[in-house]
Amino acid sequence: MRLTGRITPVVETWDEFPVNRGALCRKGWSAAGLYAGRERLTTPLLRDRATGEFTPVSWDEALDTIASRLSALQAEHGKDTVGVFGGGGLTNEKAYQLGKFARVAVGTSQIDYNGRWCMSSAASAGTRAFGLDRGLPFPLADIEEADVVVLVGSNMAETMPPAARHLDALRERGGRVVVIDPRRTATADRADVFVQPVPGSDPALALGVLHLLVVGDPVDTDYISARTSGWEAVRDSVGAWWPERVERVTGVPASEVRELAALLAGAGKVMVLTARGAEQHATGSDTVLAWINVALALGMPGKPGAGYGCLTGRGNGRGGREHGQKADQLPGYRMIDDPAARSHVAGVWGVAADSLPGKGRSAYELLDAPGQEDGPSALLVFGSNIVVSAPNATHVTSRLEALDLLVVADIVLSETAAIADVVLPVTQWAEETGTMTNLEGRVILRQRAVSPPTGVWSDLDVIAGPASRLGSPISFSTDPEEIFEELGRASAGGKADYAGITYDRIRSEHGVFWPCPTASHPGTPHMFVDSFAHPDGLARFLAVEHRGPAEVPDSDFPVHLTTGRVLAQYQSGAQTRRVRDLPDTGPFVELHPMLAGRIGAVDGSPVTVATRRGSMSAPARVVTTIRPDTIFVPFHWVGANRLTNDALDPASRMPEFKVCAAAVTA
Ligand SMILES: Nc1nc2c(c(=O)[nH]1)N[C@H]1C(S)=C(S)[C@@H](COP(=O)(O)OP(=O)(O)OC[C@H]3O[C@@H](n4cnc5c(=O)[nH]c(N)nc54)[C@H](O)[C@@H]3O)O[C@H]1N2
Ligand SMILES: Nc1nc2c(c(=O)[nH]1)N[C@H]1C(S)=C(S)[C@@H](COP(=O)(O)OP(=O)(O)OC[C@H]3O[C@@H](n4cnc5c(=O)[nH]c(N)nc54)[C@H](O)[C@@H]3O)O[C@H]1N2
Ligand SMILES: [Mo]
Repeated sequence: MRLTGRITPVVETWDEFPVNRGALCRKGWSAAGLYAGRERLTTPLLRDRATGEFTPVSWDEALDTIASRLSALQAEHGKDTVGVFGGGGLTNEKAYQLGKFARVAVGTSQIDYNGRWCMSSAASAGTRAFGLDRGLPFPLADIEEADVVVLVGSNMAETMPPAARHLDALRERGGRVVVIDPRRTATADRADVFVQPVPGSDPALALGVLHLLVVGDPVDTDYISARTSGWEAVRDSVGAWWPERVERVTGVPASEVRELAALLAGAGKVMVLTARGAEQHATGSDTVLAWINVALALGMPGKPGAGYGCLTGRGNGRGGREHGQKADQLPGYRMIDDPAARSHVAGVWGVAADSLPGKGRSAYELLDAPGQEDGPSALLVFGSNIVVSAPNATHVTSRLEALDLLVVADIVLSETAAIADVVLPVTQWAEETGTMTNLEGRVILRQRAVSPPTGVWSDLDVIAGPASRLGSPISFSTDPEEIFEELGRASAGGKADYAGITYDRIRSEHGVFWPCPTASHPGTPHMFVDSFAHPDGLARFLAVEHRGPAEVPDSDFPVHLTTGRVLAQYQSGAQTRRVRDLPDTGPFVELHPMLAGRIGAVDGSPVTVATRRGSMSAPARVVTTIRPDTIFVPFHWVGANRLTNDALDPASRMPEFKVCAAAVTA
């Protein structure tokens, strides 16, 4: 990208790049609109709690204030009183430095990040079933090689439009696309088979499909005995999931369940892809395991053009989960309670292994804890707009307000920065160099293209500033390439091994897929070809039960509420709501004409949605594409998350963003 006089961005694309063939989505084309924006933060700010007013201050004053407040709070309450909240949009270098900063300079176990709310259920299930989670264990373009692609809770046509073109290429070849979603989305419009279950009923649907595969006997017994363990228990567990029972639980007609199973049974290459619609549930990891069981029963994982994968969301959602900003992890996708991992990483960092803290709280639990006994009294936020994007957001916002110190590093005054005590202005993507790991596990390099506005620092500088003031035993580099080399050493021998990857290799090879342990290793586009990552090389069948959502409709809250995204907005909207070229419709409530008729709602006029946690009003959008028992609200504006349920998945600690019970009135 080039900026002409900091006003007109010129975006040049590269059509040889295999992931998107040079295509960008609308938000990509317009993202440069935020560079010259007047809303950009350019100086650190201190907020006076009495008046709520912000005062511009120098970097020294801001960082001195942070360091002295953190030291005082830690002297009083202990090291774990400081929490750190990171983001899956940060580069690998930043995510790595942030984890090291928390564990070594601050000495706290209390670090987690917004990726917990993104694909943690798929990560947890993939790790248990395959021994390793890499999101997609194959390149995205492999979609085009499949016979049938099943999209479970993905609205790819709106959330990754360039990638959705692979679906079109597949269909041109005669392949089939299945979409499973309570709404007939733009993605469903591009599918051959559309299945419309009640939100939160996905495990039952997958169990029903497996039941029919067992009964009809198309399972791949050679594959099952050679490459998996645990089949018998899973086979026996689906015995009672006959199609009529599936229909009662999911609302999907028994005939459609049969058609879906028959389509999968007759296909040579089946690829199952899950996204947030399947995963953001208190039962999200069960849904993913249930679909992995289907893929394994058909003998797909490891086969070319087939298998199971998770469509990871954010810019660096993949790399963000590998380098140690998660409460239980160290760099290289290592576990923080593994003694060998601790001593390896401590060796690279130049500290004693026993000085590293243990596991901290998961994202929601960390944000729920201020004000509780042993909860954090200070929180440093890098790359997340929690006030808008956290579940049960009114409660979470009150917890943020209970902190003694909230520090937010951001590019704009997001809703979360607006309630911070200290706001730190940072550089954004094209103003800095760093690597990202995309949804395929391909490490790519984002090179600095323009200079940042005066006064703005990189997150790497922001991390190094308090580290030295807090008397860190080691120093923190601010040079991305130097940090990447260290990250490579820290990851060496781990699951996500980056040791053989360099900036030069990334530039010359269209990115490099991890694991890549040595300079001469070609990288690993396809995983699980001969063996899975468990010590015995076998994938695990793991039996799951259908438990249903944490909250079911009743007479007070009679409909299902689900939430998600629209094409033109991104996440909490902090960035996209400020880009003039993107339409900002404001929030809306999607509902079916039958429901609208029952409550007397008219398209375009306001309706109120209430749940046990809060309420919001927004214009109705009356559409025939949604189930009559379900409403949908996008979460890009304040409001949707006042409604959502903070029930957590027991394995992944993912909140139930995608279903709760609601009442809607005109
Ligand atoms: N335009 C846009 N693109 C984005 C983003 C954005 O904010 N805006 N964010 C990025 C990020 S971080 C992510 S994680 C990805 C997310 O990408 P997606 O997962 O594709 O996005 P969502 O809209 O959250 O959810 C997908 C679909 O799940 C459906 N759904 C809801 N409840 C259920 C259910 O119980 N079962 C099933 N099967 N489906 C259900 C919704 O109706 C929705 O159509 O998008 C990335 N791309
Ligand atoms: N109801 C509901 N809630 C959801 C979801 C849902 O489907 N439904 N999806 C969840 C998912 S999948 C996700 S990923 C989260 C996302 O929600 P958030 O974590 O809030 O993500 P963003 O809105 O991208 O916030 C990123 C913030 O970081 C800033 N920023 C951008 N680049 C940088 C940088 O380089 N450094 C720093 N320090 N700041 C930067 C942006 O300006 C913005 O304020 O929301 C979750 N919340
Ligand atoms: Mo996400």
